[in-house]
Amino acid sequence: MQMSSDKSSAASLALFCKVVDNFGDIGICWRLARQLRQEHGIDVTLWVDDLRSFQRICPAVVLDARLQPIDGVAVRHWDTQDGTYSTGDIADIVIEFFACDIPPGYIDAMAACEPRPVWLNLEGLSAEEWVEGCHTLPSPHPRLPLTKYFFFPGFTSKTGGLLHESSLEEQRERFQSDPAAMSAFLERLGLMPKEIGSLKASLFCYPHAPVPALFDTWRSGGAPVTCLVPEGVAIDAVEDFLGEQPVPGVSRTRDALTVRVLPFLPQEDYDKLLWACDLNFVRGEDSFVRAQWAGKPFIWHIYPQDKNLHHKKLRAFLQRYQAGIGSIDSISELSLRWNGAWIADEGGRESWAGLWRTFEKDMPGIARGAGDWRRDMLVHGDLAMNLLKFVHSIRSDAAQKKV
Ligand code: TRH
Repeated sequence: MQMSSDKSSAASLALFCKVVDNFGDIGICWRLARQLRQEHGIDVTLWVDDLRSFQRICPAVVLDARLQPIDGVAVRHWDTQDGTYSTGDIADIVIEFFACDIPPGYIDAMAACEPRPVWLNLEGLSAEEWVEGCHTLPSPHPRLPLTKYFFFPGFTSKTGGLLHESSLEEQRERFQSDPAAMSAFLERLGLMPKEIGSLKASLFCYPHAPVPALFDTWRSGGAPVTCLVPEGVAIDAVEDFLGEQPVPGVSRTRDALTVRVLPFLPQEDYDKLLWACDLNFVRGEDSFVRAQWAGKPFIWHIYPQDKNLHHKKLRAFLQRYQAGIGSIDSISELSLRWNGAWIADEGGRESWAGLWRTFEKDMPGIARGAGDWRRDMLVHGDLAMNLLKFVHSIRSDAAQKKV
């Protein structure tokens, strides 16, 4: 979208990211920051409190730099809540990711700006229906003349949509239609020709996933399976299978299953891994969305919440997804079981082996449906674009009120 250069178009943006745990918080913020810079020409500052986690997904990050340019984004180490700021320090758009507390001095300076910056709280992704009612709701500051707006990613046109770079489809298609490029990529990760020719599954999950049950099923299944596990994932189950420490490069075959440990990949390479595999186990939020763009069957391990609140969230997604890909129910069954959300009275197949056999048979149909789902999702526009459109509307309203 080309923004007009009137008073309602914004040139600078500050994105505040607190890493709660793992890699999803910075994974999402980094993607958004880069896209806003590269596709929309916005002057982006990414404030992040944990450079070490950031470095795992983006090796260019220097750990002891307070300010560093990476891919055109100014990356600032957010190491204090103290400090005073002047209005000149404040961006036109201020985004806090997941309601992280931005420095009080920064907020005071925001209130002194004229016009005031547009302030958004970028929320977590959920397929639940309530999201549509909360998306873009304003929340006035209790003390200062500022309003913060909730911005929700989501799966419908009444939400902010999903992160998706404009060149992603082309890159994925180019890669997936070039078997030599895919093989070269997998060889670079250490795979042997036999592994490249087998059914390849990437595995990214939380430690409580029933990985041993899955491994047992694959071991005794008919067709060879190669499971690719980035370092640090499902450590106990992988170590049990390997009989040694799961460090990158280690692999072992038992019966029909080979498990191979990969290094933790830079974010772009992780996308390629999802594109190159026949099946992806993903988790959290960002890898979950990337698996949807990969167009391959995937199983989601949802981030756990107290009182199993995440099971409701999981079912809300599965209901939409299953309908979107053409009502293939083995994906829901396997997903529920993978997440410990399976209720026996719901019927279905009893054993992991039976469930896997059905799922394996359904995989080509799921992959076809995944293409339909991807097209349906892209109709809503991507999150970065939707966010800028919303900002533009807020700034236009404010400018009109001034006239
Ligand atoms: O790592 P996650 O579990 O992250 C999050 C956080 O826990 C967060 O607090 C919570 O809000 C959220 O889940 C729901 O899973 P996620 O979201 O999939 O993020 C992983 C990121 O790491 C993603 O950007 C992909 C990237 N990644 C790589 O770059 N290389 C790899 O090898 C792997 C396995 C992942």
